[in-house]
Amino acid sequence: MNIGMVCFPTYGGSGVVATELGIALANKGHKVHFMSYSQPFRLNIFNENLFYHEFNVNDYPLFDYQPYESVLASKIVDVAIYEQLDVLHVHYAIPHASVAYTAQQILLSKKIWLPYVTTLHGTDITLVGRDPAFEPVIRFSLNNSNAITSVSESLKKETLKTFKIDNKISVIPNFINVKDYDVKYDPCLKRKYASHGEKVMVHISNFRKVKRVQDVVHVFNEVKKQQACKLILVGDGPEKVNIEQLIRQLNLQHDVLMMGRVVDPKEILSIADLFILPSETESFGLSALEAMAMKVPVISTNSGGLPEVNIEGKTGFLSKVGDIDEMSANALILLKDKKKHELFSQQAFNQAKKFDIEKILPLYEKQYNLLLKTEGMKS
Ligand code: GMT
Repeated sequence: MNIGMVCFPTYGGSGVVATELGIALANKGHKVHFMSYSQPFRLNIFNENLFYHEFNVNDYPLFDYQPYESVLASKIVDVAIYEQLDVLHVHYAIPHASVAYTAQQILLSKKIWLPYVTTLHGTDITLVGRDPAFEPVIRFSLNNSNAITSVSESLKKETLKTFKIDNKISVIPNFINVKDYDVKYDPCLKRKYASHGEKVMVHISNFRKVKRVQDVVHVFNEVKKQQACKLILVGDGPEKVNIEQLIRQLNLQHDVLMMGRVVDPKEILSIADLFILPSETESFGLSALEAMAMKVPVISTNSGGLPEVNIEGKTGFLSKVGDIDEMSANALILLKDKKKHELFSQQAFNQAKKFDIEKILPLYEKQYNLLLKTEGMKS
């Protein structure tokens, strides 16, 4: 099948999912055409079935805002015609669902039918999508998507509640490729970051407000009072300066490492004892799943789709948003009890295996096959 794939190339879960899905599809023999304004950050491998079509949104002094949507729609039309796309898969509803609709209409005028599936990732619905200014466009473009998938049951419910759309939403959870997570533990690497045998806590995100990275720092501050520990913060984003300030205020600068962005977090996760994700909302929590695939238990909030990934008392612990005391106490339970930690690590890995790409890829292929049966030309 010839599949067009549209995603944001920036540091974020939706781009990772699109890229890993594209790679897996290409490995199965499908031809996958990525369209983006820069190369998605994990799309850095050579594969004869993977294609990358870059487009430039040029600056023009008349515009305060550059017309991203128009350029992308034109790119989709071009790639669909010249690469003979069978289906289009757009990740993140805003603005990709309405761009896909526009491209589809243009192609229809040329008697070409290109069905598209929109995958909802989270903040496109829960944060950005709630802004009433977007409502008519999102509702229309979701109702006109030939298929919609959501990365969790929770996000599906939230979408139906917020937008009251008539279209069906199929849940296809996020995934990892378990085979890739067989990274050997390297004691030298651990010593580099925790030279006196301290425990290591890791957080990975794009440091947006919704991630509540300040809570990570507060939890770490509490944990450190009872357990020698280091914290590694991976990522970057708008809250970085405030987080740095808090770390200095609490005099934690010698125990917290701000590592910046890392393309592939497996090595860092291989030395982690705990992963912490205290998000305000989280439709799925792909970073938590990646940690679990590396046998790292998770301390998280119970918001959004996190309970579908992190299982209370089994793969980690879940607390109410902002409950620093409980998250700290739970972290200490796991860091202080070696046997319990080993059990949770194994259970985390077993849970991660349920989200292996081998189980999830056929669900997307089924969606694409259903799209092939749509008959827009006749409608
Ligand atoms: O985590 C982010 O803020 C990035 C965002 C994105 O759109 O790239 O992530 C969302 O999609 C991920 C992949 O499906 C999910 O694992 C994240 O839970 C979701 N983020 C939120 O809901 C806050």
